[in-house]
Order: sequence, then C-alpha cells, then structure tokens
Amino acid sequence: MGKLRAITIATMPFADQRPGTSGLRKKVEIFKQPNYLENFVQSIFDSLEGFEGATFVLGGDGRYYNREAIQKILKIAAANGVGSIIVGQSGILSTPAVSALIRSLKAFGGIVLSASHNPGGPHGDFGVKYNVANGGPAPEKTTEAIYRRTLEITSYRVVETDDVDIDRIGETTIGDMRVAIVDSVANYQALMQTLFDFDRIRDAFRSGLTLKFDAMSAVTGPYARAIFEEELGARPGSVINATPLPDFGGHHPDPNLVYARHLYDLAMSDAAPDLCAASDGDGDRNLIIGRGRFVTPSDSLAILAANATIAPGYRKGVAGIARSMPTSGAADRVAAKLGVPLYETPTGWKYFGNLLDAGLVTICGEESAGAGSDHVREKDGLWAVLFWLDMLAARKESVDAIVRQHWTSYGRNYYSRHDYEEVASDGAHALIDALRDRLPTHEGKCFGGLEVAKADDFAYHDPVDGSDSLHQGLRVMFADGSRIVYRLSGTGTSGATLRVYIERYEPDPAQQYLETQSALADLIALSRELAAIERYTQRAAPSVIT
Ligand code: VG1
Ligand code: CO
Repeated sequence: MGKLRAITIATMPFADQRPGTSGLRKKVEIFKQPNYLENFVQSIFDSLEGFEGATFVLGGDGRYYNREAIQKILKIAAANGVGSIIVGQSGILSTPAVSALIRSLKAFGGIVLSASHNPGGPHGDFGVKYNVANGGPAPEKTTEAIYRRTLEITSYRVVETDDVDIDRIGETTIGDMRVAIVDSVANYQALMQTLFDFDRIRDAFRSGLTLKFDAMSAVTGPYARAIFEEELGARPGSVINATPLPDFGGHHPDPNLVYARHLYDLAMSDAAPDLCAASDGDGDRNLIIGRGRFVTPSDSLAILAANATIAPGYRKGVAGIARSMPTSGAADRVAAKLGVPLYETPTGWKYFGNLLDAGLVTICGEESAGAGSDHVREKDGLWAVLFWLDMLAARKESVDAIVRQHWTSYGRNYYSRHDYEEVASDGAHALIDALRDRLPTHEGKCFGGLEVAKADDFAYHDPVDGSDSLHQGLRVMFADGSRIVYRLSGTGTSGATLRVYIERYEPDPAQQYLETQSALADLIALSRELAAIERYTQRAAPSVIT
C-alpha cells in the first residue's frame, strides 16, 4: 500500500492543453515537462462523475513514453478512487482494442496513449485521449470540460508506490485499486471472429490467396500476427514490421501513399500479392492496395457498405452509412441505392458515436484512411483488412475487378487530398478567415466553366443529442457535383496544416481510368487560386498528396 499524496503543480501554466480532433497531442518534450501529463490526467478525473470503484481500460500504441505514462496514470487513478484498471500487456492496446475492451467489460471509460499516425520517439509526438463508456472518444462537451479544468487545477493526487510490472499477465493492487494486466489481443480477436467468416478466409489462404501487411513497427504487429498468420494461415512473413518499437523503427506510421510507398510499389510490381495493406501507429487506420489497384479510403468505405451482407456480422444489412464531410460522395450513392440514410459529420471519429449508439448507422468512414462499424466506437484498421479479405474470399475476384465493377455501377469519384504541412499558423488562419468571408460572393459565379452551386462553412447538428458543431470546414460545391473543401488540421503538433480536399464525379465508364491528379488538374489549380494559398502560406505546392 503506497502513500497517498496531493502534489502541487508548481510549473503552471503549461502549453495549451485543449484536445484537438483526436485527444491531446503534443511533442514528447512537452509531455515530459514536470507535472504536464499529471495535470491532464487529474483534469480528466476531475471532469468525470460517479466513477469511484468503477473499471477503466488503459493502453497505448507502444510509442516512446508509453510505459512511463502508464505508471503515472495508474498511480493517479488509484489516488482518485478508481476501482479497477485493465491494462494491455506491456502497455500495448490498439485504439480499436481499447474500444472493444471498454464495451466488453462495460467499463466506465478508458485512456488511450497515442499520437496515432504521427512519428514517435524522444523527438516525436505523444498523445492522451479519453474514451467514454460506449468505447468511443469523449464528446466535445467532455473534452471541453477537461480542457477548462486544466486551466484551473492547482494540484493532483497520486499514490506513491513502486511501479507495476506491466509485462506479466496477472493481477495486483495499488492502494485499493485492482490492476489487471491482460493479453492485448485476445478480446479483440474474439470480436473479429464474430464478424467475418474465418473458415472462408482460411480456405482462401490455403488455396493461394496472398497478403502483405505492414504493421509499420507500431501497435498492430501482435494483432496481425495472431490473426492473419497464426489463426487464418496466411503464409509466414505475410506480416512485416510486426514488433511495436518506441520510435516505430524511425518510420512515420502513417499508412498512406507517401509513407507506405514501398507497399504501393510492391502492389504495382510483378511480385504483387493479392492484397497489400497497412495500419497506423495506433491501429485505427487502414491502407488497401490490390494487385495493380490502390483503393482510396472513400471508395473503400463505399465498396464495403455495398458488399456488407457478404460478412456474417452484417448479414442483416446496414441501417445507414456515415462519412465525415470531406470524405467523397461515393458512399452517398451506395446509401441511395440501398435506400438507407447517409449522415455527413465533421472530421473526427467522435461524431459517429451517437449515430452508432442510436442504431442509425452501421458503417462509417473517413477519407483519412479510417473505416469502422458498430462493433466498436473507433475506426478499426484490421477490421477493414479482414473485411477486404472476406470479400476477396467470398467473391473470388481481385481487388481491381471489385473496384472497377463498383465504378461501372455507381460512377467514380476522383478524389485527392493536398496537405500543406507545418505552415505558419497566422497565415493559415488568415487564409481560412478571408475565404470564409468571401464564400457567399462565390455562389452562382463561374470559374473556368465550373459554376459554384453553393459555398458554406460546414456546421453539424447532431440528430441524437441536438448539439451543434460550427466551423467544421469550408466547402465550395459546383453544379456538376465537384467539390473543394478547406480545413485546418486538428492533430498536427507544429505550426498549422492546411488540408485541401478535391473531388470530381465521373459517371462515364470510358472516362474512369485517368490518373487521379490529371483528372483533377483544373480543380486543383482552382483550389490554389480561390484561397490564394501561396500568398497566405508561402507554398506553391502541397507537401503531401494522398
Ligand atoms: C486527421 C484526419 C481525421 C482523423 C484524425 C484522427 O485529423 O483528417 O479524419 O479522424 O486525423 O485520426 P486532422 O484534424 O489532422 O485532419 V487518427 O488515426 O490520427 O486518430
Ligand atoms: Co490512428
């Protein structure tokens, strides 16, 4: 039994602790400041009510500072009257696995330690996110309450005691709090078995289906090994970079065409397996590339929704589909054909939670490589890969054939995101402010033959709890269905990142096989001109194109 102490926070005020799109993300150096993490964690407990004696889940993606943070959080939790904490072995839990555990255990909430797809290591990023009882990220009103508390608290409570051995599965106590170290994979794996036809996928692997999954030295390695190789029989070596490393082996664990270029190159080569896939730092994103065919996340969402009844978990069909506003309209066409509602939400997974809880939607996704369903309340990288594997096994067709058939039936939404990373914050905000002011004057005008049908600052009214979220991105929508969207990232940790989303709908099958950037060339040029991007950011071209 350790000693309970209240420690005065002497080093206030800290750098801003307002959570962004996905929790609090900062440089490791900032998190390591004395009392910084403690301040935020105490603020979480101060903002919650009625959790005394309750169960929480705790784990992270294994990045640098994960282990230290876990020890600190355990001691603060014990001092605040938490009943039990369930911790993934060695501190490892993917974001969807935390969500699944919270739901299975009917826990009060959970804490996810990750900065997702941002680089790790001593000079990389760290992050803390609080998830609520439905397994999803805390809603805005909770994160705002936590933030307000970080500004006023003066001390935190902690039990002074030895560190817990988090590498050994088993139970111990800190003060009156039970600490259970559990297998990081088992609960999640059992959930996946209920959703997909594992026998069918196993047969497909036995008959020669090939997979290359890159865990990017991040959290999904142990999950992917256990599920793809050990349980489903994918050839040994199908999973690469499978050991979670504190600095992700120096890689940027963002599974996109820039940071997972080698997978793209493999998929386009003669040695291509049937499916190349990857996930990000914390396991909630997915990259899907078939032999000779990259699947955009927006298309992947639409295709999964259109084929949902193939998988045992979705045999009854989907109640509705939700997508974040910047995600392409491909899913809208599927929803229309299925006769189910389509919800358009702001960027960030937390907005899907209410829709899923209320049973209004079954499948949701974002253009940023996130897809998921009502099985958890986070996006889920391995779930998406398993869904594609099950679809390949059931349809016995290639990824390319499935995508081409989809475009023939529904039309193709050419889509690309242009990111201007780490630009000066003042310039980026000035760009958005100026554009917002000009938006109404654009309506009805023509730019290079394209007529602006509508231009607005996206606002979302939550149909379940009635809350409103304003200023969620500037949209310029053209009469032919094309669209340009501008917003600032809420997950970056240095300067500002301007994201520009460009989309054009092509119903004509003869025009569906252009190279994406060429197909969008006019709109891309217009996106720069309309917002005077170079003038405000001093950048003539984006730093990342996906
Ligand atoms: C980005 C993506 C967004 C995603 C968020 C968290 O946010 O655009 O779609 O939900 O990251 O993803 P932003 O504000 O930087 O655009 V994860 O995998 O980083 O938790
Ligand atoms: Co992530």
